[in-house]
Amino acid sequence: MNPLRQHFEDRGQGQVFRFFDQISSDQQEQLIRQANAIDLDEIDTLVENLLKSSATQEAALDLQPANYLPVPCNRDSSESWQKAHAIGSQALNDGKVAAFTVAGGQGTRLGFAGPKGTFPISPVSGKTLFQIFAEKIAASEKQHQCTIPWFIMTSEGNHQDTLTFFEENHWFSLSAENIHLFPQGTLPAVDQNGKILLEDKHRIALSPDGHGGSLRALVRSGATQRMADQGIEILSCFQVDNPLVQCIDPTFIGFHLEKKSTLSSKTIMKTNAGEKVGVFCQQGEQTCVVEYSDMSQELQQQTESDGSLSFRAGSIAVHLFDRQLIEQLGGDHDSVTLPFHLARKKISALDKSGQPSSIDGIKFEMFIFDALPFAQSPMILETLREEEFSPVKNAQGNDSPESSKQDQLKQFARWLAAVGIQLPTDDKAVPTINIEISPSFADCEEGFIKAWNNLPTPPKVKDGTILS
Ligand code: UD2
Repeated sequence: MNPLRQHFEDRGQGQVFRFFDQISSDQQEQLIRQANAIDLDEIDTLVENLLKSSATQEAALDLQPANYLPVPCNRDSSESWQKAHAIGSQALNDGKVAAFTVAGGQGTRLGFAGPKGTFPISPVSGKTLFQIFAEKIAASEKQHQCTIPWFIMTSEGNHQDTLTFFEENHWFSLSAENIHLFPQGTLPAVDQNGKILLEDKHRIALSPDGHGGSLRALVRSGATQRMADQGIEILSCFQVDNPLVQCIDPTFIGFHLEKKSTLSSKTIMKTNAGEKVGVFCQQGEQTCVVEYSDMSQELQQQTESDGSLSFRAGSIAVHLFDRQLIEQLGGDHDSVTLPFHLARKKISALDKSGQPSSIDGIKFEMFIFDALPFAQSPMILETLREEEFSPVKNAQGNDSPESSKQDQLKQFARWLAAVGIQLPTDDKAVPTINIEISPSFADCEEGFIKAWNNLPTPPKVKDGTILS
């Protein structure tokens, strides 16, 4: 027997080659290539630790709410915020910051077939998420007179489509050599007994290793080396699903540097106990995020004497990573790696007789926020939901294209109100006309006021107006 096959057989994973004699020699080669890339030790450890062990989730023990830096009511005139802004602006001007989008997810809940970044989301012109980010990055480059390289993590399933999308759109006027796309790693999906599943007779069922896989993908793809060569020290990370995100925030960068943090995060206050966001917590000396699904009802609902939620600091998945922390956690050091989480999902895979089926299986994923316990002086900065968070996750209802467009419109309306223009609104304060302000015109209220006041003849704002 071929030694690789024997190896899988010896490790109790011989079913991977169950149909080997029924497939063509090309397909046999494909299967061998895939099997060769699988680290059976890693799979064994994951199955033993996560699937077979019935130990209680440690993360649920001894949790306290994490401290965060609250937004002061006088934010714009606050000395410490102004100082942080100046420090961050300098770091940008010195070319020390790059942007990073995790875009490897499968977007199942949204029900959109393409990569999520190609989803049209701006209210009038239907700009895609990727275009909005590209324009925000370009605006930051202009403001700070610097180059901001942009790293984008895709996955095997969407890498080519994402690349083609950027090529067809001419990299949205950014310089192509400053945008780096790379796919994240994969891990085999297993059944309830830890047996690796086959998607086809010649293909193992692989799934992305979670956004936490980005740390090793950044190292393995050579991105961190490229950053080092270019003098980049900080990576500004954000998810692909949030058009309101501030891709690059000088104040956040300034606080990160000032507090000598190696990993900083933004938080918003949860609207209700059940809101589906991870929560910043303190576990002993360590800061961590506990995912909503892992937090007990009791802790979620715990309140302070003033009635506010105790565990209220929600994560919007916006982080600043020092390059060195990524190198440390994404490198091949067994002693410092992110933990894996187990996700029980329906997996399209072959049953024992080789028939396509939907199997109750298990995927293994890493979460990027699990880097927090490894960070030095982790800093958590509060931000305002209406300014920075309105993700597109579901087809309808909360966090949907409709809610996100409404939140963009409300933001544009607030900026216009700041220059004395009131848009008509409905009883939920949502503008009843569609307008749009491009990041190239302004990417924040202050910038908007300046840009508006610089217009020789400000336009009449009406349904369909685009300021760009
Ligand atoms: C995430 C956070 C949650 C909260 C919320 C805010 C996790 C586990 N939960 O919830 O705590 O902060 O976001 O919006 O992160 N992705 C990859 N590769 C993967 C899987 C995901 O790149 O293998 C990307 C995906 O493209 C997206 C982001 O990670 O940009 C978030 O993924 P998600 O939609 O699965 O996370 P969600 O909404 O459950």
